[in-house]
Amino acid sequence: MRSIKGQNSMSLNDFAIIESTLREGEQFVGADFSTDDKVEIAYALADFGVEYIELTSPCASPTSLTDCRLISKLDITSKVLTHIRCHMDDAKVALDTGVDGIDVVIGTSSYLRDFSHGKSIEEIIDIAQSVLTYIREQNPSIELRFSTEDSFRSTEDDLINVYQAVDRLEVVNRFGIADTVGVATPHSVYNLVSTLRNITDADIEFHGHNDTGCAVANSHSALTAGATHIDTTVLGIGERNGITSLEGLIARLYAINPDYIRNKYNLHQLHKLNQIVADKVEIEIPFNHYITGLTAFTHKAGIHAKAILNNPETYEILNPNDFGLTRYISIAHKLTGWNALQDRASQLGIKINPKNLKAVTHHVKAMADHKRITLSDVDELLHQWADSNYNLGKTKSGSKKTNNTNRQTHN
Ligand code: HCA
Ligand code: CU
Repeated sequence: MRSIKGQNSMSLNDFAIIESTLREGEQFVGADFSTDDKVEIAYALADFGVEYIELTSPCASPTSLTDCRLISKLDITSKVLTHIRCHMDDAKVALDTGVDGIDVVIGTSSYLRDFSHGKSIEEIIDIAQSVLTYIREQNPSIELRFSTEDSFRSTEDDLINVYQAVDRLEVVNRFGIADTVGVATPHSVYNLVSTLRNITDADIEFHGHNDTGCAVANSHSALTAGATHIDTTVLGIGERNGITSLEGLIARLYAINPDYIRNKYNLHQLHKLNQIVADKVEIEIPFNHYITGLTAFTHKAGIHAKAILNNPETYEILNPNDFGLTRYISIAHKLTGWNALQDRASQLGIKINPKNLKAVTHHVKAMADHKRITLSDVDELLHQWADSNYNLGKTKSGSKKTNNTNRQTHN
């Protein structure tokens, strides 16, 4: 029944992304996607090359149902999934949408059993058996996933009971583990995925929230323990502060095997994809976001700038060119260095002799100690200290230094 077997520790070099911007991402407070928005995002995700696109439950609203049908019919390479509660009514509607796969979820922690759906573990197993078997009977080829919500606040015994009971049915392709509240650590994720890996040879999906900042690291840890699928959203949007961001996961895995990631995904599309989603949910791409944030490839201190100019790998684990982006060396500040100013002078087509280069560097630093300076301030100084100006200055006033000191007084 299973189309894909688990990959064990091969996962880092053989995994799939379940991109949930159109499901978990729709649960972000700023998201209110129209049908056109969803179609545009689905195309952009497919252009980037994600393996799966997960959609909001067709039971959520009338348009969620029609959008599910519509997006399932798009001519895209990504498989389309929808996400439902472990409920027969939801299963019937989902089966009728034409999706490639159905992600079924039910809460197993005492919080959700007592305060959400109110079912015992035995009842959960019963309902999972009937819903999952029904889906499989109705559609032998649909990709079927079963996940426990709030896995990390469920007891291990309960989880094992539920997963084993479902595994015995041999109807699901994939099991999911969800860190619903962002409580997990790389260590606890590794342990739980390893436990599940020993129970089943089905694929394993990890879904991790970022409340405590571990989502990317947890996803990486899941892969090292044998998970095969990771849930992401663009910019990490989702409930509260969201889940593993697509960009964070890509950055993490690129750092391990750049060639694999370069070949697997259309990395040049990432920034455009981020901008599309950021615009629709009315946020800026955070300045420090992985890969696409404004400062992701900006270098500042003189020592860094010097080394970067000699060899970018000294301070970059990610090559901006692979993402269609460029690095930026910030030079207008007190931490600047003469190597960076030399480079800027070359960009401007200016020649400055070594002695003056050191002198103008001192001048920039001294000036920046007193006020906020800009690149045009630096450019102006470089022009003033250029060899040709230097000669001119000499004939006029006899000394460039005098010229420069005068300027400093003006400032
Ligand atoms: C939700 C909860 C969920 C489900 C994850 C999953 C979570 O339905 O909003 O199906 O794997 O974080 O537990 O997103
Ligand atoms: Cu979630």
